[in-house]
Amino acid sequence: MSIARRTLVAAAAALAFAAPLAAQAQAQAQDIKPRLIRFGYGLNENSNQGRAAKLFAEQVQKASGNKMKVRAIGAAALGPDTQMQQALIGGAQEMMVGSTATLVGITKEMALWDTPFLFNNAKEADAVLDGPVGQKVMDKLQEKGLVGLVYWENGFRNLTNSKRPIAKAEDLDGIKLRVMQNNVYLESFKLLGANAVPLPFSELFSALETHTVDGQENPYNTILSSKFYEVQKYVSVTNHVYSPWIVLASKKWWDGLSKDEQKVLLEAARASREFERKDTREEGAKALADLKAKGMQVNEVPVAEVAKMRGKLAQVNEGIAANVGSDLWKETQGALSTLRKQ
Ligand code: TK8
Repeated sequence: MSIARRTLVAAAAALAFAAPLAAQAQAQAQDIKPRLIRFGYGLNENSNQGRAAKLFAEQVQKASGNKMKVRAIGAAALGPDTQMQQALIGGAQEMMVGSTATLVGITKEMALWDTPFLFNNAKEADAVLDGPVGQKVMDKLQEKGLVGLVYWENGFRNLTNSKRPIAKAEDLDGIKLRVMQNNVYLESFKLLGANAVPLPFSELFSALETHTVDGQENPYNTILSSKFYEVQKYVSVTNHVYSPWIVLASKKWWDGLSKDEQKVLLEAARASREFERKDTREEGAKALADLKAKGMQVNEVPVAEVAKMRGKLAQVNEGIAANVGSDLWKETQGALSTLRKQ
């Protein structure tokens, strides 16, 4: 090769290296492109979950002076809860909100929140979730590649189905009931006599519509926002469990943020929690009347029958205590009895 030709080859090689470097330097210099955060969730935009996700996005954008931009993506467009959790762990998605119940396969301590009839009211739920027990359970996520920011309210769950009013456990006999992908729910509803089938939420409406399943259980808000009244006739009031949602970040991604960025996200998450709980409770208070107006038939399960259901589920509690560890179980019971004495 001639000298001239060799020089040319070397120059071309240098250019090939230099071009991407130059592009990188330019991007850094500009640095005006906001950091994009994909925040996935399962319900519709027009739901308590959607409204709170929107508020979170607005808060982040404002507090970061437009340097961070949250794209809230609903209706499970990024996949159901379990799929998004994996995307967060792998670093392919930044944030999400979903049920704690679908996280149990990753962090077994989350099963604490599946305990039937754990909380008597929302005040107890707030105190325990936002207190040391809630934080302890949340912190367990880190070793699995997730960062828990705050709990939102999904709410007390009630039964709906297309067959008959459920006034006692025996009425569940033979009812094909969709449950979340979670063993406590599966076992609990089997114990109560239902034919329990785990399904992702994103498949639920069509499973109800096509009668693949007869019923499901969710808070009034969700029954309303997901239009389950179009495919379900009966609502039976059991309040069998309080279900939290949890706002999550990918740990892989979170660890690469500056302290300031983390602070913006945490503060926005806390603001979204206050907004979401208030909004959910306001909507929940009217939702039953709205469901009636949509043509659903509502029945209260008598207190004595609820107590019988509770009795049948006692063995579930033992399993949960063993799974989450007896220290955590006892600490939770202790926190609740302190609250109940106040
Ligand atoms: C939404 C779900 C939903 C939950 C369920 O993605 O699956 O029934 O109650 O809120 O997490």
